[in-house]
Amino acid sequence: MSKLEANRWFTEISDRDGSAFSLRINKKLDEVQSPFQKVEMYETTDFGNLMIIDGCTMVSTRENFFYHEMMSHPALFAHPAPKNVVIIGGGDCGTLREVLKHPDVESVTQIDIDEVVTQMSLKYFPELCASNDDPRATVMFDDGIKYMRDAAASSIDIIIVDGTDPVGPGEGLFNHAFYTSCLNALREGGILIQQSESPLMHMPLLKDMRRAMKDVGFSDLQTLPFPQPIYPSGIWSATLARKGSEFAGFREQDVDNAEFATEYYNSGIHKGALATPNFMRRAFDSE
Ligand code: SPD
Repeated sequence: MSKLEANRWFTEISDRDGSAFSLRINKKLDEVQSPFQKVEMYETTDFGNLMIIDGCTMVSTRENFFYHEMMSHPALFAHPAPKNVVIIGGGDCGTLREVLKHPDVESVTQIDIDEVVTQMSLKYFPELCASNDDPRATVMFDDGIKYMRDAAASSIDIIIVDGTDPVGPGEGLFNHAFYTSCLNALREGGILIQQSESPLMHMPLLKDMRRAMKDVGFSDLQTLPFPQPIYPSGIWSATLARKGSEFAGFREQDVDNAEFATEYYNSGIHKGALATPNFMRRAFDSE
């Protein structure tokens, strides 16, 4: 490939996985080094706009729906009546938009450490920020770990951890101390859901996460796999964990009767995601 040709591609080299993924680009739109991370924006030829953080793909216009819908609807429909939701991270506001589709949710507080991510999203993914002015939404820029540590006990129904990979600012979102804060802040029956990387490539990390969640007292863990074309290996996951509760399963009828549109999520997808693939089940059996 000539140098000129090579410049037309953005490539995420995933050293830890021995793999790389490329998208063809028309041009670079922006680059900002925030106090926390480097945020880049590209216009691609086929995937719309693309956000990169510290060299890793985060969001593209074309396929972010897989991630944002699976980070929100399974947890919200697995809770009998979620009213108060907190999102840690989520600065592009895609998860926030999905949560606010649920009419019975009364408040959603989003805490991302990096305002630059939201500024970029407002500019290059305005559709993801379409609900930021919803009166139920509070968008804050602060340390999510500290926010959870200081949160009032038994005050939240759902905590969604929509962070980056467990390096840099995202690192402290994957340990016992953080999960203890989450457990304390959740009401009985509350649900924690966290992006849990690729079940194919990052199983040791996923097992550590699940172990830590169980250690602090979460139960009924479910790791839901879903396609994510631009992330390493193309398969990603969200892990859901409950604080106590008799309620199991999800409100299937409410999913079927929901009066809002989704691109990927429906009751069949939810059921399918609960059918843990054998390679994952074997890994979890030895926990
Ligand atoms: N390897 C990328 C993992 C990023 C997960 N978070 C993406 C944020 C989208 N809201």
